[in-house]
Amino acid sequence: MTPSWHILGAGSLGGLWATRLFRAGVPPRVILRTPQRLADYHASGGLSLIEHDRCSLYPVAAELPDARTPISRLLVACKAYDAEAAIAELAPRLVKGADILLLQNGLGSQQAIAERWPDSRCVFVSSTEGAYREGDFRIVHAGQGHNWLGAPEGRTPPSWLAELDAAGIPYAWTDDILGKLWRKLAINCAINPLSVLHDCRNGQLLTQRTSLHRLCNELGDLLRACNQAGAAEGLEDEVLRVVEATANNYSSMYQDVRNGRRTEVSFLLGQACRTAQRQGLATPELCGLLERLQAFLRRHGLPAD
Ligand code: NAD
Ligand code: KPL
Repeated sequence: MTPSWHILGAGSLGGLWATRLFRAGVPPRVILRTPQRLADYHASGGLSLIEHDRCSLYPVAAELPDARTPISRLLVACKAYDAEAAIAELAPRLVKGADILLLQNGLGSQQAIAERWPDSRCVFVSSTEGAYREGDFRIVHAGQGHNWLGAPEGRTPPSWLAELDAAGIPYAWTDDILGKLWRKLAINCAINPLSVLHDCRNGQLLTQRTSLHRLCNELGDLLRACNQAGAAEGLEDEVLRVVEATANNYSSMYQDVRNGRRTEVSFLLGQACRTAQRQGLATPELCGLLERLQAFLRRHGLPAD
């Protein structure tokens, strides 16, 4: 029998989705990168999920990209910069009309994938759930959140959404997934780079109100130029609300930098600046911020893209 879900990438969000589907009786298969990683996975006995300080081990099946089973529904849970190359490795296994769910933050990777595999049906996901890896194949569910799912070209909600209900995965289907992704991108652009450059928790950005104000003005102009006026509405107020609500947290970009990991800057602030340039829109605050961030990343030995 063809398994209903394949999950590409057994990291934080991939593990969170895989374990919840597994325990709801919708057993997925996770796809790991190399034979060594598959051997390590088997040695660990499966995926461990830590929730409310309790750890449970789930023996989710795993395989390599070149396994033979056809893939009809693929959840891509890699970072934005890995997603396209990761799908390319297993693309011959995708059945015509396969659903590809894209969990990536920011914008750009989803469009590249949708263009490259036009016979598949891409569903874009904007997630505010929080998870991190405590060790190999050990995932901590750190923050409750929500998943917006939608197809950019429009589509009726797929019947498999019922499996997310069964698995307790919080979601809603939206006809405006691009608006949701643009809004989140804009919030991330205002908060994350400043938190890296000022080496601070989100709450400390309340001392950078002038920068936040100028960035939100430019981001609002950009969203309107991209026909995303709805995503521009009340942006600065929401950024300030998020800063306050997450005052004690370090942004995801801050954590990537601190852990010496590549950031997704190219799909966030980089994407904003490239889009503004294509639209002929001057965004000196955003471009200046990108330059300072990229110089910072290079100084710390990290990729600037
Ligand atoms: P992660 O680094 O924890 O996991 C990514 C996994 O993909 C890793 O295990 C990596 O080995 C694997 N991978 C990469 N290339 C692969 C390949 N070719 N084949 C198989 N596996 C491959 O990342 P994450 O935190 O789960 O983030 C995934 C996406 O979700 C990102 O775009 C992130 O911004 C977004 N997101 C994450 C969170 C969160 O709380 N972690 C929340 C919202 C959005
Ligand atoms: O999404 C975020 C992140 O850290 O990536 C928040 C906390 C909302 C800040 O942009």
